[in-house]
Amino acid sequence: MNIGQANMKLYDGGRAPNPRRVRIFLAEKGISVPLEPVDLGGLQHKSSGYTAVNPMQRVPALELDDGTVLTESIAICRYFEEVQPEPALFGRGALEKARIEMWNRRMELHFLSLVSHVFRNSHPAMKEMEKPQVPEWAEANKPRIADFLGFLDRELKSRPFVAGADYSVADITGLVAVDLMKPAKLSVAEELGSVRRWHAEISARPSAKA
Ligand SMILES: N[C@@H](CCC(=O)N[C@@H](CS)C(=O)NCC(=O)O)C(=O)O
Repeated sequence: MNIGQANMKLYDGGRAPNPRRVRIFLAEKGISVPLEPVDLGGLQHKSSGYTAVNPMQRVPALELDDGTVLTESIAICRYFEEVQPEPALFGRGALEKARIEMWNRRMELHFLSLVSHVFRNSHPAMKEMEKPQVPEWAEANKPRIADFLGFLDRELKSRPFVAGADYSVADITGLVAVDLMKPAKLSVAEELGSVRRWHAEISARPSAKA
């Protein structure tokens, strides 16, 4: 799909969860954007070149034809939603849009961020990026993640997707959070059948490979 931005590029971070959110979103929309890889392991995002793109030294970042740079995964996704509204991943109408916003925030603030704290504060590969690593903070987040997943499991008993009958950006945030659990050495408990069913379904979508 051509969205009228010939030189647009997306600064990407490989397996990192936030750039992946944007890649999955684009795959669902059928939009292709040239990727500019940023080597997080090699701390390329701290280089002066990338700092000039995003002074916050984080990925993803989207650069438009006129040099405008957008950061924050959800802001980037919202840009694409406006440029190409279908399929609607932020919902339609006042109530659905608000519900998806509510769920996306819940998935970010009470799930993805917490898994990220565990990963960043416990994994040896994150030593250079998370300074100082605080193992106690990793431990403190584990029961909170388990509580949230229990809550999510009860919610998902009555509907196929996180925010309702349709797949949305809240599912994308949830997918990358569950997938980040593996390197964080966490797992979804066996008895959380609804979370497991939901995760299996959204993982089977072609976009999940993005
Ligand atoms: N709130 C930002 C978070 C961006 C972010 O933290 N990205 C991670 C990769 S998933 C990163 O660039 N980390 C580099 C670092 O921590 O030094 C978003 O939603 O895009």
